[in-house]
Amino acid sequence: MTETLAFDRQDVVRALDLLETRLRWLSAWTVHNANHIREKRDGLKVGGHQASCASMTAIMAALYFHALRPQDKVAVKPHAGPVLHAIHYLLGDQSLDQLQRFRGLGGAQSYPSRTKDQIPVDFSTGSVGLGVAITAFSSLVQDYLIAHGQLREADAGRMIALMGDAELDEGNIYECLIEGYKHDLRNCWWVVDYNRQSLDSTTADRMFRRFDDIFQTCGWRVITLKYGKLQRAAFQRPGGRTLEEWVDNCPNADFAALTYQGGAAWRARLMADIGERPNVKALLDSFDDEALAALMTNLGGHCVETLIEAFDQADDDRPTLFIAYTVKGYGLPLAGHKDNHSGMMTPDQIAGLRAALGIAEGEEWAPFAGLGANAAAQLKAFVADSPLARRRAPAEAAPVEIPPRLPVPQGAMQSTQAAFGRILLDIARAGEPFGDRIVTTAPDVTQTTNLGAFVNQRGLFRRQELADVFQKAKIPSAQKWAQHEAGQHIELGIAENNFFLLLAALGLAAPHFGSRLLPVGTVYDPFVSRGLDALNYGCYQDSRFLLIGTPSGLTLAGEGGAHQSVNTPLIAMGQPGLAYFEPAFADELALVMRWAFDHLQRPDGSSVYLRLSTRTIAQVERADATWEADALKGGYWLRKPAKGARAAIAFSGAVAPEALQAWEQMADDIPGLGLLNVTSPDLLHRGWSARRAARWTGGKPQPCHAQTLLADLAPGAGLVTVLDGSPGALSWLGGVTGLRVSPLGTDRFGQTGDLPDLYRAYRLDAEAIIDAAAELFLDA
Ligand SMILES: Cc1ncc(C[n+]2csc(CCOP(=O)(O)OP(=O)(O)O)c2C)c(N)n1
Ligand SMILES: [Mg+2]
Repeated sequence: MTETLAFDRQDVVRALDLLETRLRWLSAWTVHNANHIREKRDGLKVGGHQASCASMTAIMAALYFHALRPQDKVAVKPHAGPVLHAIHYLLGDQSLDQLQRFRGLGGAQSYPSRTKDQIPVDFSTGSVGLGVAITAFSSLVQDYLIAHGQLREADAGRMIALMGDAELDEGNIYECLIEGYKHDLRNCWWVVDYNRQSLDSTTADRMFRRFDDIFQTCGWRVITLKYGKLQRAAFQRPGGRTLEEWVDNCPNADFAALTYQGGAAWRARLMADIGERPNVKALLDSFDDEALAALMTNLGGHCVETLIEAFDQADDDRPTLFIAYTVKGYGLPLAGHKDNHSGMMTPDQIAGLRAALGIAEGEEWAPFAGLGANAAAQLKAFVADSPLARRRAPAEAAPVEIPPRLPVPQGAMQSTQAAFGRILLDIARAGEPFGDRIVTTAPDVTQTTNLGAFVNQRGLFRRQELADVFQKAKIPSAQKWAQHEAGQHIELGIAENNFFLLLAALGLAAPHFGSRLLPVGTVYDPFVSRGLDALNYGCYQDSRFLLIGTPSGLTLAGEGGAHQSVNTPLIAMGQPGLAYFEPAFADELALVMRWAFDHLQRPDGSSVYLRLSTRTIAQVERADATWEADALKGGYWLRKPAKGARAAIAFSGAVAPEALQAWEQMADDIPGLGLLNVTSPDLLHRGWSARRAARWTGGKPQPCHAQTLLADLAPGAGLVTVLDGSPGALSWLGGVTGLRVSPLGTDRFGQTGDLPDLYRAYRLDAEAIIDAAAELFLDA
């Protein structure tokens, strides 16, 4: 990068040192302002993490103003959010107003947010670990786009995570390392702010050096930045080797406590431990207390020269872990204290820091306060000349045109899971451009979720070609497993967290790389829970994908309770950014999938989740297509109720045969009995809530779809709701128009059995529906 600047190396180091102090000051002041200056109405602590920020300011100065290239993308450790805002404030694209409203409504967010912050945020962060691992998957997505001719190799960026050392305790990090190795990960940097403090206290010494082994085993280069330049110079002097050894063996907690206590404590301890050894006293005496404290905390992660050397050194595409030793709260009175995670400087302490940095009272927000006019002008020029200032958002991704209809699989008896596979196969064979944008993935369940046919057509993605050994040897197999650059399926190991992180990364291809992908991921429905935080994480940053949970519910009869999902309908209804459908029939599925491919591209769209089943059921005859519009709004009448009808059955998904059978048996006795097929409990519920809120949110209250559907039923009519999942997903329907509800569904763990036995035991069969209806009438 230095070629593009008119600054020589020493100028760069000086400028980065100055920027480090700016970032340390502005981040601390932003948190201080929110907590001590801005008016408070609720008496609650606003919060913020001055110590976590100060730990990273040199790393971020060196990265953002030196090493980062315009095409690189960064996930910033959540608690360093204020530093990222300060960087953009110096660049001129963050407003003072936003900083002053940090953690307030409409202000800069506590933790970097792609959707809520007004500065460019590449990855949202907050749930530690996930922001780190997603960078590896984004790098894989980048490789996928390059291989498919949608991005130039020359435009490949590094996907960088700036992480806290406690994030190394998250299991998802290691799951991701394994997957990364399998996929030949490249262009990925993780920079660890190795302050050896987590939230509660100092971290275990025993992991020292273990991380190197783990990462190296997985193909990463590990660069450790332990000592700063001052330390390295001191270690060269007489007595220095002894001092270095002492530093290397100092337990984390002791190092942190001495840092907090300062120069005199350092001296006393060093003298007690190694003062008798040759030349040590003279070495220590050559520093006054302040200088000794500065020396002892001059760790690699606080030395911009060390940092830029390390970053410059990693100039190829190997995945690289930088372990940058730091002090939590560096340069602040909180430095090293084990309780400093949420610690905050007092007004006196911040005034002391301000004075020490030469910033006049009232000038706290001035970006370059406390510098002479010349220095300020030079620093401004340096910032303006950084590659970051030349960064442009990628062009908006062109929409992918979806055919007006997807082919409906034929057959009188079908399951939604098999129909899903068939629809994808037809798309793969049709050869329309939209099929080229589909990329599928599964955590080792490709075949058992019916993705296999698509994969047979389109192949597995891999940068280095890998032949299918079985096919070559002419061993019969239904599944082709050849891997090559043009493949459109990314096969993952059995770690659902990785699966959801890959989906999240694929679903961000449009905003990240200016190229729209249509990601389709399949997972056994019960194991949605296994990756739930990663799913939430993807939705939180508005990633767009189609998630297929299949098989689901008791319909997976023989597999038993561990494989029968119960609560996924409620999970899905409660998940923002995810629209949930549970189609019953193949034609509904084709309709909803087409809608999904469109919906996930819309600015006001979302990801979509389809809960499917392997249960083969009789398909229904359609007289016309009038049901379709209602099905896409969340439900339609399979048997329309008569006006003033006193009862109806509402069902979702695979229990359609039981609902139909019950309807047929009761229709003679209950005149005008309705049968409602709820294709999306989620959409119906959202519509209902929105209708209720409309008067207060500026909209015009219009009847919601659930209200319209239920309008013909008599006041106080009975409604039996039934689905193969938590009954709460449908029971709320009664509240829409004041109906009396008898909710059926599963609210206990399942077990093995055949389906008739299980549906009887769990009260999902026609008899249970009839009994539930009778009970409503008895109760009337
Ligand atoms: C999944 C998750 N669990 C818990 C937390 C609460 N939490 C926030 S930061 C943190 C540890 C911070 O330590 P580290 O990553 O080392 O960052 P530092 O502040 O020391 O730089 C914890 C437990 C969280 N944000 N996410
Ligand atoms: Mg830490």
